[in-house]
Amino acid sequence: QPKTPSKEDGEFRDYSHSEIARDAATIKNSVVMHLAATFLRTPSNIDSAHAYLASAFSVRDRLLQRWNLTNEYHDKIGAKRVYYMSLEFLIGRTFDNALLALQLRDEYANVLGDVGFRLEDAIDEERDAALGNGGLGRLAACYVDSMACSNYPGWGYGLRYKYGMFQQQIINGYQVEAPDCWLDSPNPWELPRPDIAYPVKFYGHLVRDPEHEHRYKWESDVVYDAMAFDVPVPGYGTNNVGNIRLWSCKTNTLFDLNKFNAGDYQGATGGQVAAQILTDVLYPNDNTNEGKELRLRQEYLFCSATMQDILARFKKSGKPLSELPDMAAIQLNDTHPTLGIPEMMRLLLDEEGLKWDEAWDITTRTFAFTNHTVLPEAMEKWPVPMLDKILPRHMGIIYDINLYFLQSVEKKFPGDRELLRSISVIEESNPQQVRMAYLACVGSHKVNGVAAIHSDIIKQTIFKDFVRVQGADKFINKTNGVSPRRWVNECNPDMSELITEVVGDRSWVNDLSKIKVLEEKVDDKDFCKRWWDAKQKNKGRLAEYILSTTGIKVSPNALFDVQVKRIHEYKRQLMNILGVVYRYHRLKQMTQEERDKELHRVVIFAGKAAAGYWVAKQVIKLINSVAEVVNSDEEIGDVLKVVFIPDYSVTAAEYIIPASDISQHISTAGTEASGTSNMKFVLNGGIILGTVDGANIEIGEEIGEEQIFFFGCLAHEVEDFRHYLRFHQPKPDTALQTAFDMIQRNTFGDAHIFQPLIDAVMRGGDVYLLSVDFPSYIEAHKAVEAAYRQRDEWVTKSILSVSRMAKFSSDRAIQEYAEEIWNAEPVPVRGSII
Ligand code: H2P
Repeated sequence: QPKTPSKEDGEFRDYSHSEIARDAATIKNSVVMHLAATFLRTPSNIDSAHAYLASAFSVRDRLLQRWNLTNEYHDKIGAKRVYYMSLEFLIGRTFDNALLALQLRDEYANVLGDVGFRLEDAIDEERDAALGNGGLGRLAACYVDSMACSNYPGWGYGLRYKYGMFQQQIINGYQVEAPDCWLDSPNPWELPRPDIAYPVKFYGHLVRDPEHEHRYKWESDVVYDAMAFDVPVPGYGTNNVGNIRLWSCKTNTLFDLNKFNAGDYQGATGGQVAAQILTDVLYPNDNTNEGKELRLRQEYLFCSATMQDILARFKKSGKPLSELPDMAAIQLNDTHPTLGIPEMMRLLLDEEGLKWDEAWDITTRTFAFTNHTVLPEAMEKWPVPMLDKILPRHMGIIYDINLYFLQSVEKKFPGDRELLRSISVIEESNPQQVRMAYLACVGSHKVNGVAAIHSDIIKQTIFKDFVRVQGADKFINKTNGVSPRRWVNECNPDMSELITEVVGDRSWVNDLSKIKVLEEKVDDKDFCKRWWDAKQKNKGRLAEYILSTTGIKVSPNALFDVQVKRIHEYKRQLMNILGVVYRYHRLKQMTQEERDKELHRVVIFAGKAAAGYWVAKQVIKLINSVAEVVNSDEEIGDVLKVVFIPDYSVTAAEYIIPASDISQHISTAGTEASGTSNMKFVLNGGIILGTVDGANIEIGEEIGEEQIFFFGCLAHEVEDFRHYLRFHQPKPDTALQTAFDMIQRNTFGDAHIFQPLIDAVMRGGDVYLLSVDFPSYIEAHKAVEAAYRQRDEWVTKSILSVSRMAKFSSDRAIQEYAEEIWNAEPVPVRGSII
């Protein structure tokens, strides 16, 4: 039950929507005020960039009003706080989202209209906040959105990277990375908080406190100040506004005036450069585990500042530290923030003077950990010598954590040395490594995977021994979800109107279970037509976007077949493009008459490859090379078009996802932990072509298997196939062989460039089982085509699917986390202390 304010907490005044001025005159005044006072412009001297900035600052004023109230209220009520720690927040744009949340979109559109601008153009001026790689970072953004909308007192914590996750250019078919200078123009959606800063130490040495076994003084000259930037998170239809606190290094104090005066200008700024670089860029996630020292320091800066901030806030409550777990829950988004555990221990032991057992009890009751991947190469490990050098105190704490943990294991399973070796936080390699997933697991009270199959797999693989030792209850599943605000209401206005009409109001945006009623509309011919038309309109919008970003003209009347996600071998964009090559071959074999009968198709790709991931970059080159040949083949014309949309982003996704007829989620079974774009596509009326993997499985269960096109081998078969392929040459079926032959005949340019991709299948053991799944993949495409030709049935599938997708709202996911992991309650802001 949400707590309501009581007299004992102070006096409350009512806080309602009306406190935010909504009338045109006030809004216009505030926009004009910002034009003049923030940007030195007058209404007669503006461009759309300033139209955006001034209105964004004006919206931000309104948000901040609620931000203050929310935090004041939660402090006063003594609400339990939830902290979502993530090195990635893939926020995208905020302006439109905020307008919708505050229900001020029309008002701002009118005001902008008065000064001669279209709201859409102003919205288009905003740069994406691309502080993430892919699904993991976007999930974090959806989760803070849901926490705000569902009134949980939740904050995100992250880093404020100076450069976003790179700008992808396509030059000569290749990906070329350029810096994404997203902070070049003013960012209305962050508030610098120079008053909120914490010192973070590196290197140095330890001095033992002779009187206390576990207390040390850590002395070091290398100290950086992490400074807070607050990013308000608008809650839709609620007074609550959430927050993401991002850290950046403060560098002014690191300027060495003595060196400068002595003429050593480089030396004078050396300290600043060393500090700044920590928050310059996010590390690319190509699911490899590279022991980069800079990344380790970046992670620690983040964890230390966050732990100090959480403790400082808690201590303001005046409660004893033993009550921290009742007042704070910390969720680790993957292992990247795991150093928060030893850092919390350090603060409790060395700074607060607690005894080990008490500190450990507080820590483990506060932390919980989410795993997002099973790829063994993606498991974070840090070499012991590196950790020891950079964070000597933490290395000692980790040793102790491990020692006590192993002692408890030994007690339960006496003499089982193999178990101790395999479960140890320290891997006995040369050099020794700290296994961060194990540390996160030992230091948390709950560990979860992100889809049912994934949560099962981790119990059988990486955490198998932990299940034995710590019990199965600790390991749970929390299937991912996506925000219906951004991923339906904002990105798909026409479909949203239809849903609103059927539901009766817009309440479904915060309660997705309401869309169930759509199901009643499948027999309503007129409604089905409008549903189809809405999709066609979205396809038209995407066609324009494609034209403007690639110069390629596509017809909205074709089937739009989309695969957009990070480029990675396990996600198998290669299989998709090989399928396209085979299709092209078939079309070339046909007579014109036969070709005319074919279903027209636009195959759309987008996604970034990590800069150092060569194979993934070759796949991009192959896609572009195939596109060039196919798109300029006059015989083929509109029957087949292939498009690679450059610089995939949250904003690009908002154009692409509502426009898909089918989308591909075709990872090798057992490799994609969950996937979240699969949910977004179906929620926007698209149909999935996918493997029996990740959340595809649960989507199939919810919407019914007639609504989804599954193919490929099953997760439990993968190991046997891989084993077989380690010792035997793959036997490609005719279709795959045809695709290889076409490439090898230089159809798409110099075949040598692409030979390594073919070799990975034919000589490299075909780890991702392309040769195994290709035949059923091609069959699945045929089934899709047949289904798409039956337009009525297709629309029925689309409507039914959407109506059954309530489970995949991030609101559901957050509620489950809150109830089963965080023990946190919604606290709607109802009043404020006078
Ligand atoms: C990862 C997983 C996805 C998962 C997502 C969020 C790391 O994202 O691979 O399967 O849905 O986390 O839990 P991605 O591949 O999109 O970068």
